[in-house]
Amino acid sequence: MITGAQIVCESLIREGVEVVFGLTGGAVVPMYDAFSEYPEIRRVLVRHEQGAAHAASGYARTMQRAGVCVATSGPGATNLVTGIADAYLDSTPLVVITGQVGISSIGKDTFQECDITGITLPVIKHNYLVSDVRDVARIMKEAFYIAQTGRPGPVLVDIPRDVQVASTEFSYPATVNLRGYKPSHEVDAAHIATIAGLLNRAERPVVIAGRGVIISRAYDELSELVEKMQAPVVHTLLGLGAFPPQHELNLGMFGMHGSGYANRAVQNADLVLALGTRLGDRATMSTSGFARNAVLVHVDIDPAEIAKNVAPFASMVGDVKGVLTQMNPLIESRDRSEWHSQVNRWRMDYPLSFHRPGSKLLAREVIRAICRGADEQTIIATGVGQHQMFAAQEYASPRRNGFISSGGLGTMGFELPAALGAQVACPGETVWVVAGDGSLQMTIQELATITQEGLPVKIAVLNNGYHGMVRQLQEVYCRSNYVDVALGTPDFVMLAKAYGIAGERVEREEEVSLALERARSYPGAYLLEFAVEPEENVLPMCVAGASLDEMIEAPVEAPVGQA
Ligand SMILES: Cc1ncc(C[n+]2csc(CCOP(=O)(O)OP(=O)(O)O)c2C)c(N)n1
Repeated sequence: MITGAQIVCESLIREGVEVVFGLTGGAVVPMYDAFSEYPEIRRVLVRHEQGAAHAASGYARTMQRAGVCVATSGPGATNLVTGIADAYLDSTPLVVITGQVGISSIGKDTFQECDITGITLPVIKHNYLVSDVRDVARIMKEAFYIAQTGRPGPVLVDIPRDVQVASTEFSYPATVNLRGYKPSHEVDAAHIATIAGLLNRAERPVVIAGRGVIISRAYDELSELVEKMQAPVVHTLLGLGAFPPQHELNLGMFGMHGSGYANRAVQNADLVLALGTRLGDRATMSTSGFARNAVLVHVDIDPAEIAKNVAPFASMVGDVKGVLTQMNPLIESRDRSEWHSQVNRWRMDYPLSFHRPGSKLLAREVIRAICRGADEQTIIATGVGQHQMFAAQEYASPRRNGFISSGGLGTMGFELPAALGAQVACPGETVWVVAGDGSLQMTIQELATITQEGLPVKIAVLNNGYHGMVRQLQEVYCRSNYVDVALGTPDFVMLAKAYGIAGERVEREEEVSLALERARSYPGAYLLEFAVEPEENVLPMCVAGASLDEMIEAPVEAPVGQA
């Protein structure tokens, strides 16, 4: 006979879990008591539960298996909600364990009671409120299964305190059989052949790599496909890392802040093959104008995504790797040099260029230097804002799956805890945090966790003194009427020092590369605060309602005046 809390620990071990990110509280005291008996499960004590969820996400995305986080009932659980929603929108597998008040106290507004299963319902793949200790093992097994199969996502297991302390016999189920959840999809061979025929006939094909390529680890299959087709590859924000940036067919990111050449390729293609992407609005912009000259073929594991945003000409529900494994033998190697030359002309004519409104250091310069210095052992985690888009545009890490960013929810404050989780997953690699001065301050308390865990994370804060992305929107849409975007920032180097982290401030272009090198070679965590141009814009930019080929590419001169 063992307790519910011990069953959770035994289940984690059977699922191969090595680390849990969490923060304690009254409703998880029995849980933490049990954790202490299982030293093989590393506990990372974060300073805010949002940090636990993002750290588990950073770990999960890097390890490509479920990350685990733990919080107490009430405020502990509600603090997780942003991280859960973030993981849900970005298809990140999480198993979230929360404590709950005792079963007989539920519904009485008991101290720190809150209905976390109700609250998270719209932003979670599945959740459970456990009412009987005999269900704990089965539910844990199901939680990991649901989180990690099909389209991955977060699953929450809410465990009342009395269930944690009650005892029962333990046996862990070998299999899962859920009547309503059968995530495998057989792909019909005849259908594959029809789609291969479309691909073979295309003159100007483009392949969109979404995060589904990374989740299904279809790297080699994607390379084989596009090399045979001689098709350029564009990425969604979360697809970055699916295809080597140095490859001549790689056009980087397309979309709202995609490059002029990537967006032109999509808009002039006669066939677009979208792999493992939900074709979200930041990627497609105006859906009626999206890829307007192309036959759209959409492959995704989630049937709900097909035709949700853009109606495809043909579609296939399935895992990208499985689909490409079947389809690649049917793809003809073709010479598409004319299309190639056209794409390369766009590359030459519309390069990613600097917007220099003043004489100060540019965020793009710093981020370009970080990205170009990335090797196979470098992971880049970003916050949300201009710095994120610069990093996405400049991303050049040869590491597969080396870009970690909050896409769907666009969660400022994601970067530091996500990087912390990635560094726990990959202790031997260099993890760079590309942070905004606004974004970093949303979860800056996790510097304490980084110090406590001795994690050698490298932090670059692009300090432009603004909520820069919103300032840019106000410049474009509101006649530069800047409202509540100026930040009276702290001294980040002193802040880092207060948390026990070394750092320095960099103001001049000629200091950048040596400072980056000092950070890289420093044995522990290191923070670089870059004092960058306050009013640098991220270009290209597609304004609301526009199509991908209607970009602002030159510096913004006249306000567009569209809301
Ligand atoms: C939690 C959260 N609150 C608000 C926003 C809206 N928002 C998007 S970008 C941004 C500004 C980001 O500023 P900063 O981190 O300094 O980065 P910069 O754009 O200057 O590079 C804001 C406020 C958001 N994405 N997330």
